[in-house]
Amino acid sequence: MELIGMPLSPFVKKCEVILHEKNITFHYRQISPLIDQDQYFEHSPTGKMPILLDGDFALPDSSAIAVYLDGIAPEPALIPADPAQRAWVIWLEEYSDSVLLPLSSGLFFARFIGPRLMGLPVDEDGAAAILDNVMPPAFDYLEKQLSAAGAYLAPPGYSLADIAVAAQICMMRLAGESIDAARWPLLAAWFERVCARPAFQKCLTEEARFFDIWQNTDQFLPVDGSAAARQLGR
Ligand SMILES: N[C@@H](CCC(=O)N[C@@H](CS)C(=O)NCC(=O)O)C(=O)O
Repeated sequence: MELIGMPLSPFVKKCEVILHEKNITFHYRQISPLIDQDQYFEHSPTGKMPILLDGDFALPDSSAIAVYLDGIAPEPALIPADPAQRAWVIWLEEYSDSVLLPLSSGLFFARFIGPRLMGLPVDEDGAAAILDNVMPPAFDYLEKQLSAAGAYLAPPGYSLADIAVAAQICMMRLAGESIDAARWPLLAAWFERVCARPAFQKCLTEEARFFDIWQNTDQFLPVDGSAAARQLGR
């Protein structure tokens, strides 16, 4: 099996964690947005990562990949069988992918992607707006989920919901922010608990290694930053 994607992406990390949780051996084809797009446009009309290759089967989209992996490697189950529990896990994954994404990738764009890949200035006003307006209601909601569900976000236990949400918060942390434990104590403790899992530890080691190369070498830099910006439509 092969995973194509950038180790900093929360969607790629979601799949990477699942592969490790299920002890599936895979080859990791690490790429960067803006310079390696042919590699994923070949397999997806959206041109977005991740892509999973399993023999001749090329599957885009982290949510579809999560369903596939849970089907072919049922242990440990990361999507519950009970209909209500299953639906709730899928809802929290969707909440993470749509509501937390502007928080994590918005911060990372303002502080890293824009300056590093597109020649834009660091956008601290943009980051402050995200921290003031997007983070508090999202973290309040997650805190409420944990106060109802316990150690993990959704019953019956650790699931795709935890993986998807934690993967987004990893990117927020990479952008220099942490969870305020005085304001969101359950969420802060949950994040530590999830990140301590061996599957997450493997991904975080890889994240740090890749981030170092991405920041300090030109290996993943687009040749022309302004052309790259036009490609992203910014
Ligand atoms: N719904 C998709 C979203 C994937 C996505 O947005 N990937 C971003 C990286 S975090 C991407 O490929 N961006 C590159 C681009 O837009 O050119 C999934 O779950 O896989």
